[in-house]
Amino acid sequence: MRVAFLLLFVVVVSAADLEWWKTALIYQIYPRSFKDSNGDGIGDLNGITEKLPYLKETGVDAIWLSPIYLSPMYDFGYDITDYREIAPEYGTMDDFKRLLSEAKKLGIRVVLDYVPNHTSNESDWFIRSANRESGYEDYYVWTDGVNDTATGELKPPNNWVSQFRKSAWEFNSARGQYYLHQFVIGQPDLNYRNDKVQQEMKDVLRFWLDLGVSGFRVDAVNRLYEADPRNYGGRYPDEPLSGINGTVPDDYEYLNHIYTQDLNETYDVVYNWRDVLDEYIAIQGEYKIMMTEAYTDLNNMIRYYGTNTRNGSIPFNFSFLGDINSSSNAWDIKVVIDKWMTYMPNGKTANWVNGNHDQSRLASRQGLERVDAMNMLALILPGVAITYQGEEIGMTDGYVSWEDTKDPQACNTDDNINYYKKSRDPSRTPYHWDSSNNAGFSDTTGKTWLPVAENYRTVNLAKQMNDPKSHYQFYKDVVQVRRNAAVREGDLDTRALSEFVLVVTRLLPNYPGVLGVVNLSEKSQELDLSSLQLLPDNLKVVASGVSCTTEKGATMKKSNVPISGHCALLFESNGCLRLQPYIVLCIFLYLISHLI
Ligand SMILES: *[C@@H]1O[C@H](CO)[C@@H](O)[C@H](O)[C@H]1NC(C)=O
Ligand SMILES: *[C@@H]1O[C@H](CO)[C@@H](O)[C@H](O)[C@H]1NC(C)=O
Ligand SMILES: *[C@@H]1O[C@H](CO)[C@@H](O)[C@H](O)[C@H]1NC(C)=O
Ligand SMILES: *[C@@H]1O[C@H](CO)[C@@H](O)[C@H](O)[C@H]1NC(C)=O
Ligand SMILES: *[C@@H]1O[C@H](CO)[C@@H](O)[C@H](O)[C@H]1NC(C)=O
Ligand SMILES: *[C@@H]1O[C@H](CO)[C@@H](O)[C@H](O)[C@H]1NC(C)=O
Ligand SMILES: *[C@@H]1O[C@H](CO)[C@@H](O)[C@H](O)[C@H]1NC(C)=O
Ligand SMILES: CC(=O)N[C@H]1CO[C@H](CO)[C@@H](O)[C@@H]1O
Ligand SMILES: CC(=O)N[C@H]1CO[C@H](CO)[C@@H](O)[C@@H]1O
Ligand SMILES: [Ca+2]
Ligand SMILES: [Ca+2]
Repeated sequence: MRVAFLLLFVVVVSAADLEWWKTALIYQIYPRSFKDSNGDGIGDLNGITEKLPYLKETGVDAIWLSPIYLSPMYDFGYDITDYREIAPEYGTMDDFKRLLSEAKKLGIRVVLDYVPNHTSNESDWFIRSANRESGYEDYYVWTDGVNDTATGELKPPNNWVSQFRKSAWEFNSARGQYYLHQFVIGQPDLNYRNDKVQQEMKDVLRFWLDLGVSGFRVDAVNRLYEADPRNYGGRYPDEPLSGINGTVPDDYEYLNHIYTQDLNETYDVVYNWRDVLDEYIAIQGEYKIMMTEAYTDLNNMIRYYGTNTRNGSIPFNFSFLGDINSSSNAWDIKVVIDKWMTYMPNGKTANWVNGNHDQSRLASRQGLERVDAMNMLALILPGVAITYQGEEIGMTDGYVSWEDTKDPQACNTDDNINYYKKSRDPSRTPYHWDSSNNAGFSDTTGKTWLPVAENYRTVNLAKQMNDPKSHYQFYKDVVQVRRNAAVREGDLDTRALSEFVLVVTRLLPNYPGVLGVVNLSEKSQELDLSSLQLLPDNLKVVASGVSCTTEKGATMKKSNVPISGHCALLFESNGCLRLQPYIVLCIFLYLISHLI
């Protein structure tokens, strides 16, 4: 009997380790701006370790760290010199191992950023390749320039433009050829048509998996391949013009990127990486997550999920970023949610992303009054939820002057008036821990790497922790409810009851249902939810946003739900679906879910 119980226990535990990712709440940390432990004005690994208890208390399942590797920081870590070394300004390998083991103790998994499209131009591979060292000649995308017959000058091989403006080709005098960089000059693109490169990059995955990380977020994956010159008479073909009004040849948007994005070869590489990760599921008894970043259209996005014969990844859905704004109404938001759920292949895992280090912060982009609503939606929809650091407290973009600007995407505009339209620095300013000097981010007496946003005295974590009516408390309450079986496994129903009212229900037989209601306008109203037939009659408020007048703990009938302007309310049903045959189990589970 005891053995049987033990066996059952083992089965339950290992099932949890294999399923954890399907409903994971993943918190994105931008290490440079999270917490500085040694007063140099730059966030670091020990700073993250110090704050792990906070993340535990908040209820996150995993942290995803933006790149922590050795890098000259032309693109703040997305230009990697050595995939197996830690940037000294962030700490040492021992610091990383300590972070990992402390996180493990707290039950927080660690996911790393994997940047496969390019290395830094300071990488050993690149230097060897530039020198045509045997074995390394074809590690990067090299080609000859063209002679301008009019001027006699050597020009880049074609019209391709970098994401960060200007030619995507840079001449290397050691080699006498141009190399491709889809991002900054210091980020030469690796050549995925070289099997050795493919092998090297798999070994990088193994290196970190051996240390015990729980998976990877894959950067810029749709840029892995460019058109094969063998199919175009030995040349890289020019890209056609996009025809977008107001763009100039130096702008990325000037071209239609048919030869540098979303090539069909990309997907097999992703499936091959997935196979490497799958090897470790058996070895380490834990599922290893892979999430791919690709700003691309639906059809391409879906292919990342895998095929009938190959396992794939979870493609990041940026539709909350790209397709919803501060004037989107309830209908618009419903359409965006339903679109993803409709096209996602059956049995796959969805994901919801409200922000990252490349975009204006949620509170600035969507408006402060929508922070609770958008956080709640990401947390109660099916699948993986990603929170970018600061979203849980409604941090807004910081002001960064031209003089203080660090982002290459902004510096490359060469425009001290309009640079801010391109700058990603405002969403990278340091985290607001409290109202002390530098928002508690750093005790440096000099400058922090980016200035702290001015509103930190009013918007900070310490203040919100002490305030029962705050974005943070609401977020935390919703995270608690996220653990309910109905949110993990229940059916999804989204309804726009009017232009301004969005209702999301998650219902699972024999368990309390969960209902999120959002009022996007500023006026209050009473709502009749009787049309939601499956929803039990009695509702209890389990999380109440900062604009709500109905408080946590209030109970009401579904026929009469008061909801004030800009309010996001989360309910649990007092009672289960299909009561009769399961009433005992249901009440038991309900009590359990409320007692622990
Ligand atoms: C370009 O001109 C240089 C010298 O003028 C010459 O050596 C080279 O072969 C030319 N390259 C091509 C591709 O015509
Ligand atoms: C790398 O590129 C940067 C420009 O982004 C340049 O300043 C630097 O000298 C290059 N370093 C090497 C080793 O080529
Ligand atoms: C492009 O912009 C110019 C100036 O802003 C405007 O006159 C023209 O109508 C626009 N063309 C199109 C096709 O939108
Ligand atoms: C890429 O793959 C898609 C889907 O399999 C196919 O329809 C398309 O023709 C392929 N494109 C090229 C250029 O081979
Ligand atoms: C896909 O991954 C699962 C584990 O999550 C494994 O059982 C299965 O064999 C894999 N399928 C393929 C085709 O590799
Ligand atoms: C905001 O998003 C809605 C759809 O959600 C769209 O109709 C509208 O044009 C967008 N507004 C702006 C300013 O982008
Ligand atoms: C939403 O809030 C607005 C503004 O306060 C109010 O006019 C409207 O009646 C509310 N809607 C509902 C359904 O409560
Ligand atoms: C969201 C994200 O990770 N964006 C990154 C995409 O890749 C480029 C180049 O590596 C980075 O600059 C972005 O920050
Ligand atoms: C399927 C889907 O929603 N794709 C969206 C992903 O994000 C990009 C950029 O934000 C949107 O343009 C796509 O529509
Ligand atoms: Ca530091
Ligand atoms: Ca590439």
